[in-house]
Amino acid sequence: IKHPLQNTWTLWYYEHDRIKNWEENQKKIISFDTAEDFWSLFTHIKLASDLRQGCDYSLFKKDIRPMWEDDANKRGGRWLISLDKKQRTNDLDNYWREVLLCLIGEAFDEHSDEVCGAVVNIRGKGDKIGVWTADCSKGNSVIEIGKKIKERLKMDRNTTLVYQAHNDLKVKTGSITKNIYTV
Ligand code: M7G
Repeated sequence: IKHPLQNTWTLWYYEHDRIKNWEENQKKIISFDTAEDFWSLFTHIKLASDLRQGCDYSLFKKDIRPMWEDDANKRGGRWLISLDKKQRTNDLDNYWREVLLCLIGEAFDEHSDEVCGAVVNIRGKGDKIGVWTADCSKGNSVIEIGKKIKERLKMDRNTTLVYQAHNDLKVKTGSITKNIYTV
């Protein structure tokens, strides 16, 4: 018998195609609900660092689409891990794997319900990992989730993680987005 997970999770893949809109480029790959099925999927697909620039992987709880517009995300935001170019070789795959293990293992204890999913963006200007939570106004849960990510990713005290509201990204005009929490 396989080891059941608390939640069913869906992996999504985004590949940029400029004749389609952003939403149409998000493809649902597969859902799983056991630890064994997670590992067989994870070992089968490309590492994040082997994806082409402009691609994303997203892992979200079943029935939550990896987009701001989803009801589960519309009041939410993300903890953002911004990587510099060198970190693609050293940190990206390890961080992403650890974030996935935090999600499927419900590592955030009583705050795990606030977690919607996570996204990795492969970008020439620097890769990003975002952990998406449901409600920006739940400061305590958001902060505890942020602290746990920092701990599990073994980030040192000098590294700052920032939390941004999806609504602030949506209306963003320049390159500055407000950080509403930091850990
Ligand atoms: P990104 O791919 O998150 O990061 O956003 P990047 O700027 O490093 O490439 C790029 C663009 O994709 C945004 O400016 C939006 O046009 C679009 N986009 C990203 N997200 C996460 C969403 C979303 O949730 N919904 C919609 N409608 N567009 C999005």
